[in-house]
Amino acid sequence: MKTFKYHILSIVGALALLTSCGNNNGNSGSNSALNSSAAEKVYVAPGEQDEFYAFMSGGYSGNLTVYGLPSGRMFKEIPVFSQFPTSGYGYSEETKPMLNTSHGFVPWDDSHHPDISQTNGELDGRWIFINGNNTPRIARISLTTFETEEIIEVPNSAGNHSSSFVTENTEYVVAGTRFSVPIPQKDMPIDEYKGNFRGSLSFISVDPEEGHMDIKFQILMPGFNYDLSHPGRGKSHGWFFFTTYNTEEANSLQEVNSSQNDKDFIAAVNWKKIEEYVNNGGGTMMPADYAHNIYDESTHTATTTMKKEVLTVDPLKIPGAVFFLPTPKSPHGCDVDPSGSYIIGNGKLSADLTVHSFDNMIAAIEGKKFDGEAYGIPILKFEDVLAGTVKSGGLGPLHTEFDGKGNAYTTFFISSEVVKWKLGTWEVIDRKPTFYSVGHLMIPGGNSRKPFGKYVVALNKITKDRYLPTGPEMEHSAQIYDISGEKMELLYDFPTHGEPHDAAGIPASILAPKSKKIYRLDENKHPYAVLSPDEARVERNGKEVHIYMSTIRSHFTPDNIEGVKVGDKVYFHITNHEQDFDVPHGFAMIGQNTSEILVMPGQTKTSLWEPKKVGVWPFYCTDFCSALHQEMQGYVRVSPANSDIEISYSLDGE
Ligand code: K7E
Ligand code: CUA
Repeated sequence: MKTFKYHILSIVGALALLTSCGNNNGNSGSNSALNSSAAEKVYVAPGEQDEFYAFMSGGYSGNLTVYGLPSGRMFKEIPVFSQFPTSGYGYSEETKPMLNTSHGFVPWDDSHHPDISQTNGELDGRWIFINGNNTPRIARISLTTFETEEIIEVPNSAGNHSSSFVTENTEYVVAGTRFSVPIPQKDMPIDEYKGNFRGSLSFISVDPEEGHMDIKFQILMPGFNYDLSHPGRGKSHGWFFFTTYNTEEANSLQEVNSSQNDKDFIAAVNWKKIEEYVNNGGGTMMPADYAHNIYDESTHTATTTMKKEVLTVDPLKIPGAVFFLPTPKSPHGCDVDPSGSYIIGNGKLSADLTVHSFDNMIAAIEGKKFDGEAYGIPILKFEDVLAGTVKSGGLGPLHTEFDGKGNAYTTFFISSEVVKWKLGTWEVIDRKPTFYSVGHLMIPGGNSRKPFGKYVVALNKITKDRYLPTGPEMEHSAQIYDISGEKMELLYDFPTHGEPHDAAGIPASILAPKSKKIYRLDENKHPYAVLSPDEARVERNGKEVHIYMSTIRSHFTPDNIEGVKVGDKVYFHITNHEQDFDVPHGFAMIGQNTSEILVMPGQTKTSLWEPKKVGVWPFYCTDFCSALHQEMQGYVRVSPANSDIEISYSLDGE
């Protein structure tokens, strides 16, 4: 009876909510009005595998989560900007340097926009990049190991939001500032913002072999908010487009004061031209302070380099490098279609979408038809660059993706829907409600020349009644639609962790064959590795104790250690001797002020323990690795600080 009542209540609740959203749009809006074939379309039978990988940003989790499509099954959470006790990332001695910044150790961030590396405008599946929004950083994650390999801090930036999108051959990963700030930073009155703060757009070069990042140049722009960006491609390769808002340069109550202008701008940046200028010695080196952290796969260790200068560029010194395209109503998303012909500005306070034409833009620039300037940067005439307007009928457009078949799909936050429309004719073809308040959406390869237009995933901000309640907070919710036909078909909902602002998808056939299965022990160059169990040992060096330990199913070598004293720093350097796919061992020590670590086959990781109490303290393996996993344990005897007990240990029961 109780269950029955509960269902009635939740249905009534759902209906009430739908009505109040006013987003039925002719659809029944019923949760259960799905085609029976929908289940078959998302059903991936036990033992079968998904067709696509979907990488969803974690938002305020600071990480990246990996899902399968169409099943919506979560495969992994990849730690990026946040410490992650599940693997020991940011806790192990080897990975702590990944989170170093000019502000010190910053073990958290807010990640928004993952983007997969490209070659010739198509996904190549080598790396995925993502931005840290709060303490400006860009990370590069390997798509063979699914581990974060590199993080570079972005100086002269704040709220690193119009990031981290790649150019057609991954020449650059681009990062734009949301908040303009004094550059260089200094102590000054906030109400002197206007005309004094600047916005930086950073072009970070990516080494074509190793993927290593380096800030090639920063363009110092007027003090607007640079919200989102996307690269040109095809004919517009060499350009990058950024939406701006707050061209009013208001410094308080922005909710009102930065919505005064009817139009803000899309900034069109000819980065090829600036690159040439910089390669010829242009630009000004400016003192800066930022961290560059690289993880080396052969030593299994990250190192931090503090950088001391950055090359800045004044756009006024390079005629033809930057133009402003007037775009209505505080645009948010800035998306470029697969052909590179159209730049779509989603005016978030508008019902209509503004589509600019790249060809029109070039013609207007060549004809020098300007409509004034802002801080010396030429403004093109709205009518001259406009390709068309999509009269969507929705409200609050945020982001647009493309299916590669001539259609675009735009999310509407306020009216909670995805609207499908046609490039070139600008007519609306279909609309489907989302549950609820959708932000980004994702079609695998949607930001490339070659999208895989089979599914679109809507990433919803508000979950409400879609799942069983879990207290005041619900996980966010993704919805997958089949877009293979003329009309979109909602197939399935699944919860997502953190706030997945944006996502990037790729066919499994590109990634799965390259996925790494083990680290080879004979390639392990970690300075504290034990490559054979005979090398296992314990050494005291003043107040430091280094334990060179190996693991194999199901024991630690050494397993019992004596001679450790209160006040010591005890480093467990653990090498996992397994050479089998999917056999990690874990390590945890009682009272340790950190997390466990999980060591992959062939890898070495270090866990620090600072014993505070005399006693005999156990450690154990945290990953159920064999039938005798519970036997995988050992003890450390801790004596008083002034004791004279020498270090001793037992190797394989000796
Ligand atoms: Cu629209 Cu940060 Cu891309 Cu969220 S952002 S939705
Ligand atoms: Cu090793 Cu459990």
